[in-house]
Order: sequence, then C-alpha cells, then structure tokens
Amino acid sequence: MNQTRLFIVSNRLPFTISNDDNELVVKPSSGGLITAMDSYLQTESSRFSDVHWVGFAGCGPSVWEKVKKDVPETTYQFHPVFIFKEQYEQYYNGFSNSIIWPLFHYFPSFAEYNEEHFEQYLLANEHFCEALCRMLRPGDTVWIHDYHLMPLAKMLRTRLPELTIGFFLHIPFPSFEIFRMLPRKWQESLLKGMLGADLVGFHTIDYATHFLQSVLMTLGLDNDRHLLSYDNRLVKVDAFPISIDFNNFHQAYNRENVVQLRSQLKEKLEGQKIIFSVDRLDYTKGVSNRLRAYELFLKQNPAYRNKVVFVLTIVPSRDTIVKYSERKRMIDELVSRLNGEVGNIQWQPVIYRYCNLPFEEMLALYTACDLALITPLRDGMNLVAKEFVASRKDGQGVLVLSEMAGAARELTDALVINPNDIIEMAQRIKDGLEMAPDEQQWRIQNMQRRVENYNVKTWADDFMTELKLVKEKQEGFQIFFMDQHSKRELLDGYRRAKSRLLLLDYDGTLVQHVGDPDKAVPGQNLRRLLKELASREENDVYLISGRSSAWLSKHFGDLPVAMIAEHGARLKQQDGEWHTEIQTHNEWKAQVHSIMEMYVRRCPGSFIEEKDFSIVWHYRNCNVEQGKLRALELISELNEYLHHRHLQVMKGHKIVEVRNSGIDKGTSIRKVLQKKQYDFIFAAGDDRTDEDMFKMLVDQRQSYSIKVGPDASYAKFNLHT
Ligand code: GDG
Repeated sequence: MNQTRLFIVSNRLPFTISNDDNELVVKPSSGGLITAMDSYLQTESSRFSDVHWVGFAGCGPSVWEKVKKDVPETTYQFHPVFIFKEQYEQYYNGFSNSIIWPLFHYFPSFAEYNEEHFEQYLLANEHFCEALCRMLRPGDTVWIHDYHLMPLAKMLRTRLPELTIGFFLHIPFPSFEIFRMLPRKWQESLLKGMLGADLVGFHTIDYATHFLQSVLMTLGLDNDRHLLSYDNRLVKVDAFPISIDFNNFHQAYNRENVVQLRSQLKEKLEGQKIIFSVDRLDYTKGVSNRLRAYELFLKQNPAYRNKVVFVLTIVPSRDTIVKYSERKRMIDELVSRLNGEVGNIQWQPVIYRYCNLPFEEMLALYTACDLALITPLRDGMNLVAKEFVASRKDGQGVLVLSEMAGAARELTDALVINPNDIIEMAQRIKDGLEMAPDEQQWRIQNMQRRVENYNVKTWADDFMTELKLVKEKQEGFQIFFMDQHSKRELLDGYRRAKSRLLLLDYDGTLVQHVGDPDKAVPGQNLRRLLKELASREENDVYLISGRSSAWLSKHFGDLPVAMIAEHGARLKQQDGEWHTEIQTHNEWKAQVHSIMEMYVRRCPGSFIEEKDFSIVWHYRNCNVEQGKLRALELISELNEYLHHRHLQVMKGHKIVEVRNSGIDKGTSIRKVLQKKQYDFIFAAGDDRTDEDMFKMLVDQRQSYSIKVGPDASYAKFNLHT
C-alpha cells in the first residue's frame, strides 16, 4: 500500500474535553466531518494509510498531558494545537465568528471590524502552520477545513512548496459586493491564503463563482473554466456538495430504540400533526421568521388549532457572543408569546427545547414528524435537511426547505421557500400538512436517490480524486522559470552561435503595457540595446508585433532591425521596404467597426484601433468584470458575422481583434526560417498571439523561447519580467 500521509486540519479536534464533577472527561464528537473522513478512509480509493488530525484541543498543554491517554483510539493520530485563551478568543469569537461568519452569511451589519482580531487570526493560523511544519514532509497531503483557517494553505505553501493541499469552505462564499466590505488588506490575505491550496472546494457552484469573481476583482486574476494560474501553480476551484452517511440514517428507522422512542412520541402527540426543526442557536437559521410563519398559518387556519404541534429544538452554541444571546432571548419571547396567545390549557402549539438531543431521539423526531421545517436565512449546505430525507425509510414526510440553503440546489423536490416571505412559508406549511401520501412518497424518494448516490463517501472521494488530478495536471502544465543553469546555457549557446535569430515581441515584452498604447514608446536604453544587438553581424533581430507598420517605422525605422507588423500581415527586412505577406480584402472593416462602436458605447473606457489589416477593440482601461463580459459578448457577435468570411477573431491581452485568416506570428516566422538556417534562436513574448510563434519553435533544438509572465505556455521558459 502507498504510504502517503494525510493531515486533516480543522479548528477543533473531533472530541471535547469537559470537567464533569472535577474529573476531566473526553467525549468523541459526531460532527459531519468526522463521519465524512471515517467513511472515506474505508473506501478502496483512499490512498492513505497514515492519517493525522490537527486542531485545537480545547485545552492547554498541562490538561492535554492528563487526558491524552483517554482520547478514543481511532484511525487518526491526533495532534493538538495550543493557543492561549486570549488569542483563541480573538481568533475564534472575534475574527472568525464576529466578522467572517456574519459577513459570509449576508449579515454585514453584524460584522465587527477589528484590526487586532485580524492580527490574532493570522497569528493563530501561524500556530497551526508551526505545529504542522514540525510533522510535514514534502510528499504529504493536507486537507484544511473551513473559515477559521483561510490563510493557512499559503503559510504552508511558503514553507513547503511541494505539499499537496486541499481547502474546503463549509460556509457560503458571498458575492463580491459583500466580500468587498472587508478592508482590502484582509480581502487579499484571505484570497491569497486560500489560493495556497491546489484545490479550493465549496458546496455549490454559486459559491465557487463568487470566489472566482472576488479573486478577479481583488487580485486581478482571471480563470479559465475554474482553473487559475497563481504563483506559478495551477489552482482548481470547484463545487463538492457535502453529504451524509445515507445508510446510517436510512437504517436507523428500524433501530430498536428509535422505533420505541418514535411510538412513544406518536402516542403522546396523538391526534396532532407534528412539525419538527433542529438548529444550532444562530441568527442565520431564520428561527424567528419560522415562528412568525407558523403563527400566521395558525391564524389563517383555525381548524388546525389543537391539531398540530411544532417541536422546535435549538442546540446551544456560541452563547458568549452577544448576538447569539440576544437571539436566544428573542426566540424565548416569541415562543412564550405564541404559546400564551394562540395556545390554550389543553394545547401548546410549540414544544420548545434548548438542548443537545441524543442521536436516537433526533432520529425518532425525524421519522415521527409530518413536516420538517428548515428555513435558514443563509446556510452553506444544511445537513439536517439531508438527514431528514434519508431517515424516511417509510417514504413519507414533507420537507419545507429554504432556497438560501446550499441543500436546496440538490433537494429540488422539497417545498422550496424564501425564508423572508412569511406568507409563502405559512402557505407551504399548509400545503405540506395536506400533501397526499403518494406525492410525499415520490418527492421523498427522488431526494433519497440523490442523497444516496452522492453521499458523504462520494463527497470526500470526489474531492480527494480531484485533488490528485490537479496535482497531476500541474506536472504536465509546468511553468519553468528560468534558473541560473538555463540562463548560463542560453548565454553559452548565444556565444557559440555563428548565426542568430532574435524574435522580439514589443508590448508587454520590451515595454510594459500601459493604458494608452500610444504612450508605450521605446526609451533611449531600449533603442540603444536593440541597435547594439542588431549591429552584430551574426544577429538578425526581428521586432514581431501586433502594431501597424507605420507605427513600427516611426519608432524603429532608423535601426538596423527587421520588422513584422500586425501579427505577421506585413514584413520589412532590415534594409528593404514593407510588403504585404498575404492576399487580403478589406471590405469587411466598416461592418466590424460599427459592431465594435456599439461595444465602445456599452463599455466606458474601451476604444477601437484600426490597422491596415485588422481592427482591434481595447478594453484594458475598463472595469475588469464589465470588460471581460463585453469581450465575450463581442466575440460571440463577431463570430456570427465572420462565419464564412475568411476572417478570424482573436482574444489577446485585454483586446479583441479581427483580422484576415492565415495571419499569425507563427506563419510569418516559418517563412523567415525557410529562408535561412540559424544555430541559435531566441524568441520572447507575453501574449496569446506569441503562442503561435512559440509553437513553431517547439521542435527547434537550438531555440530558447521565453514567455514573459507567470502563465503556462508553449514557450520553453518563463521569466517574470
Ligand atoms: C457547517 C455549515 C454545512 C444538530 N443538532 C443536533 C445534532 N445536530 C447535527 C445534525 C447535523 C449537524 O449537527 C448540523 O449540520 P449543519 O449542516 O447545520 O452544519 P454545521 O455543523 O452547523 O455547519 C453548514 C456544514 O458545516 C457541513 O459542511 O452544512 O451549512 O454551517 O449533522 O444532525 N445531532 C445530535 N443532536 C442534536 O441536537 N445528535
């Protein structure tokens, strides 16, 4: 078996240490993550034989020494991270739960911006990094979980660049309009932190798209079908909807103590329909609106009085944070008002419990109820919805589910509601309670098929397989930055050669891209350098550019260089005249110009450049998102027009260009190479149009092709500038 080691990293280790009657007790947790990992590690495809779990233990080193012998023996080796109480408070209650949690769940007014909390959040992540680095080796795989540890992947990558790192976010990633509310420094730190991973996973495609948009807007990094090239690495961003252990919940229906508890419950609540919900105490769960909708339903449907009961369970959580204790008070008040005003001596409309239910009792409630009312205002996924569906082996029961939960993307046969629409919710409660048994059955069974097929094992397996694939892809898609050795080789090759060809792109290679292309004129140093290179007898220097022949002549006409203009449409030898390389026709230009004018109006800051053989729409000065979108629209509109017209449309660096077919830098240098043999070829370029030139040189042994910038390329090497 392959001895690859896996390190799972989460804020907390999957057990709790409590002080019961002055005795320290260790209790295993039964969270979704541990279930996921347990079932994944039993699969055939799991490559890991040595699995470690790193997280905060909830205690300091001295307590840990006392309890570590009591930690349940499992597949995992547990490694505690120790963080001082005060720091943990600022990292966990502060930054994680009073900034990221509210903001990412679309509660911007609850977010408390505090620089000190951000600093402590970074420091706590450094502690995790330190603890991990003491154990990690380059070939290890690390899977980091959730919003507490967003900067960690980058910290690890800096220390151990060869690690395989996956990051999964369990909460929503909000739209850029929300994300941008964070100070810019924090935005960059979180995004770069996550991009330290090789694979970044979310529950839904929406969250992945939001993340990619934030990466574009904040870091200016675009993606190609969810693949990003960042820091000389390929990073994949995708959706992996977490799920549950379907069989465990499905089979629990017949478990003896569940059957017993269910019949006790039904007996006690006989003659009444049962509505059920269970949530952690949290303002994101939409409990107040749920109670208001239930109240409205009772008011609108008096016939249901005495005939329905809502078993509302709230699990204590984070109640030291003010916003949570406030929420608790609000729910307490709403429940007592409802019971007091709507109920009577014999009938209590809400049975309210504030506790942690034992598993069997929760299953008894899942399987006894007529309707599960799951109405979060925002929720990354919501596993309760999936657990309810899986547990209904009887094929009965109705799920009313908020469209704001990630689970709604998959459980489309639920009665989907908007949690802010009290009227709709009240109506759906009625519809659900009156739904015919055969409709309940087909809806539940459809949803069961989905949860059974894509269960927690599939989720973990899918993520890990994708992580392995990205790593393999990275190897084939290497970006080879020139090292000292290859630089020496290049210089030796140059010195030895008797005839050299130097092919130099202009914009982005010899000069920086600037807002106005007319301002990108060559400076004295560059002109002197070109002159010196071109004056050597062994050298043929070609400037090979998308610029027009007139522009190139104006700035380089006096130098002893050859020039290729408009991506190969025109060529001028060192002391010859310009001549056109292909037969062209230009009657298409007026029409293309008028299409592009429309896009200039629709995209402020963009402009048109007309050259002899092509027309270019530039959008480098526009809003990034708008420019990108309009460019795609323009390309598709142009493609329709260009159909059957022997023209090509091409996307370059912040440009869309239309030109006659058969013109590209590759074709023009083939002609150069046909005329003369060289024993040293050097080509440099930064743009997509330069790829044609690099492709042409792939098989030329004596060639050095250089992509300027960090993107993958046909060029043999990359250089940053
Ligand atoms: C995050 C995201 C995402 C709850 N009460 C009791 C109890 N539970 C169990 C449920 C379920 C889990 O806790 C809660 O599931 P959620 O999906 O609500 O997840 P969270 O842990 O709050 O948090 C969420 C999830 O991560 C996974 O990625 O779905 O959106 O916020 O498994 O069964 N279990 C028992 N008694 C209870 O009283 N035994």
